[in-house]
Amino acid sequence: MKNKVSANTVLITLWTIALLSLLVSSCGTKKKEGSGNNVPHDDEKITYNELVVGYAQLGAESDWRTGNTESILEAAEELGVELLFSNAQQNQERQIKAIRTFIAQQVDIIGVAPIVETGWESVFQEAKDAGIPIILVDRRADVPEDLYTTYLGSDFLEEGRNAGRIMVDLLDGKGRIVELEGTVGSAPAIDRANGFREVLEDYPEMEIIATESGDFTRAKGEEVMEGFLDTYGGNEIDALFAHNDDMAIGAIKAIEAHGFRPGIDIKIVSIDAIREAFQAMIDGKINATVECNALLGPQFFELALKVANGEKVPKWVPSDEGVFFPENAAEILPTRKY
Ligand code: GYE
Repeated sequence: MKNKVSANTVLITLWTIALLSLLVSSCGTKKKEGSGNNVPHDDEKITYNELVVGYAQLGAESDWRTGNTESILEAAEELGVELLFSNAQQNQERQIKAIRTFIAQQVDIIGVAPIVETGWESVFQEAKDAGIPIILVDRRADVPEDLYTTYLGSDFLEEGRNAGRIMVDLLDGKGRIVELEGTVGSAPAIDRANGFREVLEDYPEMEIIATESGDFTRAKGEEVMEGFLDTYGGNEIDALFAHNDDMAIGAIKAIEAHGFRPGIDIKIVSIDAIREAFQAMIDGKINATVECNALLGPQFFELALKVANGEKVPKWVPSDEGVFFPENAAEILPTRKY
């Protein structure tokens, strides 16, 4: 009898130990330990109010960028996230400096919109060494996959293809095109150019006669278009493909100053879908704009919180986007936020 009781006691004790160790192993994961696989117990997850984020914005070169910055600032405010925001004014060195400052400040997460694709390895490595995850927003960087956690942004290649398909329709498969490229070496400029060409490959009579960077700004778009018109003359140019609406709007000025009708004599397809592009479509001066979603703030902080809590996230979170034409521009314009 005595033996039986003590055997039972041992059994109960063993069960209790097993149960306790199971509980400890499932709840004991601490924040910031390990990579995406350790999901902390609910009690230990941080909330938006405790999240500190550094955001290295690249500049304020276009209406798209202004809309994008507003979306990030507003979302941080609404969610109660502590946001350290820096604007590099189109200068990579300044953007790298901002990231180093965020590392020194020991933020939880760093968001970066890399101005160009290359030149990020060492500073991203520094963030990694400090245990601070990098989230790429809007533009990709050309770095090994272990140097960033996720990329939130558009499919620029598909945007270029869409612009190409529309151009083929507008020109009936035959015509001379000038191209205003975005910032040289930037992900959207590289991919939009490639996507556009991919579609044109099947149309031997569609010819890109000139391509030059307008750095995604209106002023440069106007200046470079002036140059195209001086070199080729308006009669030799059937269409313009602009990598963003701001450059197209600058180019419209140059085209009109040369006595040609944008949208009629020179067809225009651009990218972004900013409000002024809708107005230009209503006025018959832009033939189509391919949407590039700028309103990334809410999605960015949702991702940032997940990453800070050690949750697994996809390597690329693409944004939803469409294509717009003059036919329903007046109806859609009031709904556009940027
Ligand atoms: O298309 C352009 C801006 O990176 C997607 O940058 C962004 C681009 C956008 O200046 O207007």
